[in-house]
Amino acid sequence: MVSELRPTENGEGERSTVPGLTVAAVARRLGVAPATLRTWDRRYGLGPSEHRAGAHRRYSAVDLTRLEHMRRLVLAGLPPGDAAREALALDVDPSALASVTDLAMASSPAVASTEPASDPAALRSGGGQVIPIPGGTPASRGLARAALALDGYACQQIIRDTMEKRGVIWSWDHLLVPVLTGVGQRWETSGRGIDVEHILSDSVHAALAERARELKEPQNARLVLLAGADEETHFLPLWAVAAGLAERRIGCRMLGARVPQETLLQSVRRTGPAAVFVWAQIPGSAQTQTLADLTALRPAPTVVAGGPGWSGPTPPGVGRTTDLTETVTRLARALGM
Ligand code: B12
Repeated sequence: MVSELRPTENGEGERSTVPGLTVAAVARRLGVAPATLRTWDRRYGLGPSEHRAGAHRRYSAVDLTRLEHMRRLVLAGLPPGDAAREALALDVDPSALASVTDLAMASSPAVASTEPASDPAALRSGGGQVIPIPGGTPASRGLARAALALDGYACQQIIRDTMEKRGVIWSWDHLLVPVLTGVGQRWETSGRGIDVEHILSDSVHAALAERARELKEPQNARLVLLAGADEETHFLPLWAVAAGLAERRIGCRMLGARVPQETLLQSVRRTGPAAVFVWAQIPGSAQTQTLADLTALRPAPTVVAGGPGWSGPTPPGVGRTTDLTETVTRLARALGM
């Protein structure tokens, strides 16, 4: 028999002659409590399929695939019973999966689960170790959970589904901003979770950019430019604006993060947009002089500044917005739309 690596409680591997993954190893990979796995086994028959006389039962790679599917569906809001039925019906090709040895050796835990309950609904509860989301919705708690589990695929699914059902603006205000803020707070208070923050940011970016790019026939005759301030590396709100505009059939040019003042001025001179939106997240990343210089160009575009990074009085003629709705509305108005 080929020897396999069996992850121990502390996440390190130890040699074992028993193939398959232990309950503890699978629980760590999925970011759920071992008790939750046992419940899924008992209630829905989603248990380990490897039987060995005299040994504890082990999960195979196929079992793990079904369980990952189950977890994603529950995070996306499906009742556990329905999710289990779909997971059991999943057509899994064992030859296409990594061996359990590879799985056991893969640098392990997605998240140290602290879910106390054996109830699968604990997956959506946001309980235990967590991202604080005051007044969170099931979707925002699901997104936070998926981010904690470092599951970018599930994050994107939740964001896409919510945008599909509720639109960009609602999804940004009630799903994305609360979770982004919670992740930021967690980092600020504990110094932990840069990995979670990166997975979440990447998923938010991907889903918003996808939405913005779905617009194939923009209705605006003149341009809108979106840019990050000189030293600003945060750019997710720019993509929220792009996706929000796309929903109103308005196309835009995305210059992205950290656009040097002189470059922005040149771009505006070259393209003559009807409106320019400049985002600044971090205090000190932006110079209000840039905004004044933009309004001095002829023909003058509508200049809108947003984000907590702008300090001091806003130069005359510059619009200051404090949320996504207001920003999209002002930019649309500049186009007469
Ligand atoms: C994702 C993220 C990152 C990602 C950026 C990914 C990307 N591509 O954009 C990464 C990991 C790269 C990152 C890096 C850093 N980050 Co950061 N980051 C965040 C996080 C979690 C979300 C940012 C975001 O998109 N927020 C969404 C916005 C909209 O939220 P908000 O601005 O708070 O929203 C308010 C308003 O702006 C308004 N609003 C909401 N939506 C909209 C939309 C529009 C259009 C408008 C106009 C207004 C508006 O309503 C809200 C309530 O008032 C925030 C947490 C947070 N609270 O935002 C930290 C945060 C912004 N980051 C922070 C810091 C400190 C950093 C770093 C400096 C950390 C470091 N030491 O390396 C670096 C920056 C490095 C650099 N050189 O610039 C701090 C900033 C603190 C401060 N003084 O302002 C925050 C607040 C985290 C925290 N709680 O401490 N970050």
